[in-house]
Amino acid sequence: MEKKFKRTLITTALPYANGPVHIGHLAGVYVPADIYARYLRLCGKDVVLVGGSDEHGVPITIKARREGVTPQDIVDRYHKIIKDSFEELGISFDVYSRTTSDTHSATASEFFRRLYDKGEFIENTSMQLYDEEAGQFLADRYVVGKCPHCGNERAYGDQCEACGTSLNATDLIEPKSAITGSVPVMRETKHWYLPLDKWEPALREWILEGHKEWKTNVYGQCKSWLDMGLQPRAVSRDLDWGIPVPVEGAEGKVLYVWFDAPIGYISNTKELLPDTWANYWKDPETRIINFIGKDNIVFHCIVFPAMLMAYGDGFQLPDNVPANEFLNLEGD
Ligand code: B3M
Ligand code: ZN
Repeated sequence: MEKKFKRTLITTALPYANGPVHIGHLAGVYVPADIYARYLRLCGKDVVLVGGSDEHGVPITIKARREGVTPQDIVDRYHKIIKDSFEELGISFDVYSRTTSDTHSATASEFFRRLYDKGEFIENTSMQLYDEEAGQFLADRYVVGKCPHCGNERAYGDQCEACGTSLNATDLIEPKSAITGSVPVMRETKHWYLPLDKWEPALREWILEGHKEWKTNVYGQCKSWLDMGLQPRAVSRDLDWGIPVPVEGAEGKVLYVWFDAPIGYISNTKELLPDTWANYWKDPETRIINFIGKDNIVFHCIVFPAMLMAYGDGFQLPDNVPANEFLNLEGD
């Protein structure tokens, strides 16, 4: 029997503030979420539609460097452009905020700190690529090289876009710095990892047993991730743009963008409802729905739920994660 809920929290993927939103984003995420929110409101239901810009991460810093401006200039520019587009289009957000807000840094910092204090992280020192010319570590998209799986010469340090494999920067063959083009060296650095393997049994139970009704693309991707076996995942980066890791001895390190971005859903709900936000996150009678694009499935169905379970304190997992595939336009 279908479960009855008292209220609904609808979240929409937070677009990166490094370019305008395009029609694929609108068709796949924001228009469906808006239709659903409007429908529930018309039925007289208690619903909030939450959105905001994702303003951290490496691509924003690369764009800033290319244009000779600061990352803050980039996100200020694109947050406004994106927010205006949503307004002009009539997407009926109850809140559209940004991950550079004070509420968000406080919320994300506290979230990390609680996991740290509970002993939910593994600290690990590893060898990472370092650009001696630029004087910095090369995280994710700061490295380009050959994909070890399909041979694509222009794979990034976090993902090969030709074959879709998720990569570590050190997996790339003949890596080059995306900043200076020089060949990086290996240098030691410390990071915090979330042991996803610890949450694997709970995730299997929740998704594979509990949510067989999810869209086949979402369910299938989760099953294949779970069947491959989950690994600890680094949740910090050596970077000067982001939320500082709130731990002594972590100078020059920030939260990984995919750690702080989904917490943005919580911060944005807090900004909208400072006194009652927890009703939308911690009450089992709230139905949480995350509208996202297909590339974000693993973060919403595996990583963020593991973070929420590690945090505890009554946080609820989403009831559904409708993820869209490509929009087909003129056969492309
Ligand atoms: N900004 C990725 C994207 O725009 C990322 C989504 C965050 S949702 C918490 O595709
Ligand atoms: Zn590849």
